[in-house]
Amino acid sequence: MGYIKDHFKKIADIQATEIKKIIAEHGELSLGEVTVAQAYQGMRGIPGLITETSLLDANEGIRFRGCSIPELREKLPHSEAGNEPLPEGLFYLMLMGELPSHEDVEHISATWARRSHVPNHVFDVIESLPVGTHPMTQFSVAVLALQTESKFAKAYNEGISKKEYWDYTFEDTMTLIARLPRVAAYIYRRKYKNGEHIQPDGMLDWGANFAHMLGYSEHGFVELIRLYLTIHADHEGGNVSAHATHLVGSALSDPYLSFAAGMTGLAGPLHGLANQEVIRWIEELQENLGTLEPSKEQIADYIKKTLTEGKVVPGYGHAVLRKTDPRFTAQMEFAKVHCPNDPTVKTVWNVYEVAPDILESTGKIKNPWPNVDAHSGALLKHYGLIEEDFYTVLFGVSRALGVLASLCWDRALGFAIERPKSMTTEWIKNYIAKQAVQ
Ligand code: CMX
Repeated sequence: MGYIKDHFKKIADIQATEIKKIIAEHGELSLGEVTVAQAYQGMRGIPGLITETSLLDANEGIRFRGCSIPELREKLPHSEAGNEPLPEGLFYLMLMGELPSHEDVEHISATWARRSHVPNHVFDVIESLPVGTHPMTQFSVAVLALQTESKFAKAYNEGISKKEYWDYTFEDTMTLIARLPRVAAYIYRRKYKNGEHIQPDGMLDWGANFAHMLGYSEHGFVELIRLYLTIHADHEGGNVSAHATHLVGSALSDPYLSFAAGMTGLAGPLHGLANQEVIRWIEELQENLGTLEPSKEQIADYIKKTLTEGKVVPGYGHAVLRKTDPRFTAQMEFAKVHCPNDPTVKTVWNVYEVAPDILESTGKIKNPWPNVDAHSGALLKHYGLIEEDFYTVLFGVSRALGVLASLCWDRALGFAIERPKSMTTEWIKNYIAKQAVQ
């Protein structure tokens, strides 16, 4: 793996020493209180995790090692013919905490291309599932099937020192990321293209090769995939896919097992599956009204109908964000350049004009603004990738970059097995009673 791994180890050792000092000197410092409501309502806002790769601000959105999405688009290396960042560069940034050079990005691209061979038994496992199986189920199963390749599991089984955990985690991370596009594209071509598979092209960058294996070579689509794989990669540590990967990894389950846990979480409709739900919701809206470009009034009525039926408006709301998601804005900017007249894209923009006021008026939805999932489907559809139940797999391939970079840090910093305290409602009632007496 060469200089990138050595460089990571050097940076991680410095950080580990700093953390030891922080814990020794400030270990007793309180980071905040936990309320009864937080314990019952999804632990929202409880500061209890360390994730080095990115940090989310409720109003500003995500920053990857200090870089906002517009900064990523400006500063990360891109391909010769393109303007969008290469996701390999974001991986480097999240791992090292510093911007990569073109050579760093090329080195990672070449490493992933070299390691991308997927063993046959993984395809056999996919083939053993009914072809109609949801692509996220096929993807999660395939990640588990890849686990036979885990260097971490093998080394642990043979007996290694704690000091070596990071090394095997790093190796597994690089191999797993290298193989995911091939696995995802295989699932896509199996389910939607009569099993007519496309062999990888080792000369292409990670994103372009993925687009190629999916069967889309148009320049705009390749650029979209690079952008998509970059902006979906990480959203600090508390979201379901990141937290699940981190939690399972804390038991020293290897990166394959940990990432599979993250993917089964991403497959939930309140998390990553929302990208599928958004496009279904828009298509239903278009179908019900018999027009590809419903008016804002018609959209407003449809949103109200959705709410009256007790359903969520997919693509809107967020557990942390309180403004328009900059990942939505980045996609909107992309669409303004590449496909401003696409009817579904225009409908996404019209929903954006009317939905926030209506959601706000309910008085209970804390964030009436769009999240990343509100826009992505319309862009994919524009380029012909219309099979919406595959969309979350694309999200998953991207999410690997963030959660696996984080896992490398978890092991390099020697983080402990995660084990927060839970209570029963009986315990809460007794606690409340005791407080009342005091
Ligand atoms: N449509 C309708 N109701 C919504 C809503 C939406 N888009 N967003 C929140 N609400 C409702 C919640 O369901 C909750 O209702 P109850 O009190 O009846 O349970 C109430 O408003 C308060 O919720 P909140 O505190 O504003 O939001 P949460 O932190 O609980 O949930 C999220 C956040 C994302 C799950 C929620 O906004 C949602 O369901 N959005 C739609 C699904 C979606 O787009 N998910 C993708 C998120 C991004 C990602 O992870 O990929």
